[in-house]
Amino acid sequence: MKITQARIIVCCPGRNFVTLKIETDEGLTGLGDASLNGRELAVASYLEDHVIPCLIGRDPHRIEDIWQYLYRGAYWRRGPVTMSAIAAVDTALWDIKAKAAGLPLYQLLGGASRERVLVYAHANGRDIEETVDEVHRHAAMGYKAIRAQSGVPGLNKVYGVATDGKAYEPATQGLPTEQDWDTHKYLLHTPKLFDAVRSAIGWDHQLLHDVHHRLTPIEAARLGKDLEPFRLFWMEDATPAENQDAFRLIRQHTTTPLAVGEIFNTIWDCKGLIENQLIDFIRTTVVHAGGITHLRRIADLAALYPVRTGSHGATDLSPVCMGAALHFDLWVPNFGIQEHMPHNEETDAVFPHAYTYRDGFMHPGEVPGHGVEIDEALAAKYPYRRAYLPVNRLQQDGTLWHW
Ligand code: CS2
Ligand code: MG
Repeated sequence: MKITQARIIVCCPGRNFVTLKIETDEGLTGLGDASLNGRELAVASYLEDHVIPCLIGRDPHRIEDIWQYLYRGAYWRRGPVTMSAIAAVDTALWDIKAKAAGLPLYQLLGGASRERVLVYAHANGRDIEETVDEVHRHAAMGYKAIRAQSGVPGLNKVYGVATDGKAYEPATQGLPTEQDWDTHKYLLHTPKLFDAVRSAIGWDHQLLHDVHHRLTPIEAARLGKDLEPFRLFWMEDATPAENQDAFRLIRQHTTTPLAVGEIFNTIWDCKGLIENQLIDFIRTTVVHAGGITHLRRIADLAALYPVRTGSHGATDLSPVCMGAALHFDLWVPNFGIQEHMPHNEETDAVFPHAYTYRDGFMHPGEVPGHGVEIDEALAAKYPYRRAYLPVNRLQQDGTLWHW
């Protein structure tokens, strides 16, 4: 079999997605997600201008060789743009190989290690009361695990909170919006949030929280200790993780489980965190960490330690990534949990898929491949619209802070 063509499809059914479609001389096609929130066209260009010319004529079955060719052969290694591009090729090739075998992708990875995939939902509100209502609403939808994020008194726009009644979407069209931040107000507020949520929902649901990179290690240690009475499933992105050693300090002070990694793009970003058991969950994803091929390597390293997977699954990762992730999740022995933010109706129509949600769990389906396709005619009706993630400034003096 030979790759005859590879095309980039950029669409915006409510938000931007970048999809790679690889075609072969035997009529099989494969899809890969190449979406990188706020930098979509960089990945599209990397694929279009630098990767695709090297793919034409190659045997799509040689997934590993192509992965190594694109990683080692680029000379300039790692980074979110490069690794999202490699991920898209890798995912599309696994899709083709599974279709050629007539098998759902998880069967090629080693078969199912579980019957279904535990997922967690996003509950958010402008204040504690609204957030508690949203936690109840998601519990009523069957979710066993729910992330809670709320507005912080005294702060105008805060991460993770939907505005004007729509589903939460951090990217906004036009230039980056500016949000404000005050760690002291956040640290005072968040334990109150989880006291209220736990009191309202009881102990039968797992609760999660995303700090979103905003604390120093000692502040994260403080928050972890303050949240211990509420038994969180995880506290995510407690502090920026370029300095993997920073988690050592958090670990010394709290038993609240730690998750990190949605912005990691290779095993090198998390090797120290995993080997030193500084985290409990690794959040790396199919689309941003080099595809199925590299994500398996990260999961295998984590499996040597008590570190489980907890892949990122926000709506800025396309249904193609969600589908591939669920096949990975069904197979991976050290599975933890999968993030599930349902896409909007337009997106689901553009990306018909076999995966399903039921009563707090998901399943990738049994169709050959990863089970996600793209309706190109419909996608063409939603042209790209430049959008950015926000930037964040300290409320006290305008210092540019972590978003
Ligand atoms: C968040 C994301 O889902 C999460 O855990 O960190 O909403 C993240 O902010 C976006 O995916 C960024 O594009
Ligand atoms: Mg996150």
